[in-house]
Amino acid sequence: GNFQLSERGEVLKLYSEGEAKCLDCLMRDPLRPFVPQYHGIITRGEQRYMRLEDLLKGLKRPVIMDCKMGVRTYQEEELVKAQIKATLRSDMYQKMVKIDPAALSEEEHAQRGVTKWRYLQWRDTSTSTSTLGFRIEGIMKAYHSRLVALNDTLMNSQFFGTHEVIGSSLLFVHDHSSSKANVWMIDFGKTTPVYETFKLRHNIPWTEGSREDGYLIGLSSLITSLSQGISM
Ligand code: 4IP
Ligand code: MN
Repeated sequence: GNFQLSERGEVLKLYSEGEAKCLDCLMRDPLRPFVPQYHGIITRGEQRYMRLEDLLKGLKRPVIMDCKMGVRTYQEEELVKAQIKATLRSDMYQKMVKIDPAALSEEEHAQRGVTKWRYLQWRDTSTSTSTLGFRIEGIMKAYHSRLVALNDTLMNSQFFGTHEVIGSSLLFVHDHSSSKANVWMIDFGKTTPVYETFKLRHNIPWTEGSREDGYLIGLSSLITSLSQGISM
């Protein structure tokens, strides 16, 4: 898979240039206390990995929840690729057929394939992603004050103001034995910088070309949902 455990209680995640750049920036940003600590690159055999803090270290019975943030989970280039030269994915077609065959057009059934953009957009619109700006990929157990603190820190972060954050998650970690709980921002593989003069607001809907991700729409839905008690 994409991960390995190292001897020093670190997690090794398969290297990607974009994500490593994000992690480098984040170590010098006010968001640093909200992300796994990054210790640089290591080579194991043929593969390069990023050395990341193990967020579950020391926890005996951890319960985790992964919330994928934002009103879309595909990058704008995915839409452009689908329009210019459509590569059909039969694995993604199969996943759609299993869940909702009626969502597919006659043409898509005949091709037995869909573009990655089509699949990801269907996932976004058939879950709370496009309406609430987040979806739960793991399980529920969460911490209001940490989310409010994160929201305030995002407002003051140079990194956040200048990056389009796509497909990133909030990881909720709760340990039954110690009653410790925390929330972390993870997964920056599809987080990309915007031009320096240009700032993203993160709290308005996306239109093509705007690069907006709706991250703060998701965070405020999440904070409201948790304070009201939500079932999903
Ligand atoms: C997955 O769909 C996720 O969207 C992955 O995104 C994406 O990886 C996969 O694309 C796609 O199949 P499901 O979760 O519905 O299975 P993420 O890594 O953000 O979870 P990418 O490559 O976009 O990171 P492929 O092309 O890797 O299969
Ligand atoms: Mn990914």
